[in-house]
Amino acid sequence: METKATRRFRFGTSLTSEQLDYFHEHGIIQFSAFVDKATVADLLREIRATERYLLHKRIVKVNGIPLKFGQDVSGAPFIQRIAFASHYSPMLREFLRDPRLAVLSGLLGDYEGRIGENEKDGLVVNHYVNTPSSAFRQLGWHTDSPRDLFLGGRILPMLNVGLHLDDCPYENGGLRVLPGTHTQGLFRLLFKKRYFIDNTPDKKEVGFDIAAGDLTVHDGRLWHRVQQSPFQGEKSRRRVMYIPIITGAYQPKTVDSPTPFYHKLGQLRLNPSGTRFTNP
Ligand SMILES: O=C(O)CCC(=O)C(=O)O
Ligand SMILES: [Fe+2]
Repeated sequence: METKATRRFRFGTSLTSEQLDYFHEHGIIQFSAFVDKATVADLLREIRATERYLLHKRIVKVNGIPLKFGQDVSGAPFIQRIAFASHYSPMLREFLRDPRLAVLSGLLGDYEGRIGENEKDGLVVNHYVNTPSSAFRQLGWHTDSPRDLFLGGRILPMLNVGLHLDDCPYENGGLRVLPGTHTQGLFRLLFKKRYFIDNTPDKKEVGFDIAAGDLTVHDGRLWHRVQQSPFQGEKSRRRVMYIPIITGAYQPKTVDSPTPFYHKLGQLRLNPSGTRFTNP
């Protein structure tokens, strides 16, 4: 792969052998226009409604997972990471039932995958923007897998499916990955980089030209990060929904679920200056 991935696929009704080979080699695949622009607009409207509801109800944590608050370009409070978003929206819940998402679990090979609506962090909505009081502009290097270890389990195959809701050309930052690292051993998975703390670009990293409506699927073991946008304000806005496709025993979260350790780490990491963002 080059510095900027140029290969994009079209999603049909099933995965082609070319798509499967590409994914197995690189640990990530991009599908252009998985949903059309009207659907993107509908999803964004629904996410805003969900966000307003959560703010109004002063909900700060869902099933043990803290929501991440910041201030938008206008200065208004907003939520920069929503967990279990579909629990508050019939439309988002319906979206998770799209049979095409189930087809993607074919990327797991012999493993039986399922949409993790009630597990891990559920349907996640990330909202990045550069403003002086934004709490979320970038995300350091990590894989999505050791969360299983923190949760007391072993690492099982999983996919993270990202539905991108803003255009994000390579030059605007966004997702960066180290292709092929999904097949590394456990040692590299744990120690290749310092989890979430390291934001340094890697000479082998690859980025993407993303259009709103595109879908990326990455293997949970792939090293990846989010590069901060060089722009400020509106032009830096990047919203993406993540749907986990998981394997193994069903482990639903409930209101009584404890906050996992890595989320406490996350709080420290995202506010290195010691700035505290008060939950509305
Ligand atoms: O925002 C993204 O594209 C990546 C987010 C991510 O890696 C995560 O939430 O684990
Ligand atoms: Fe991730």
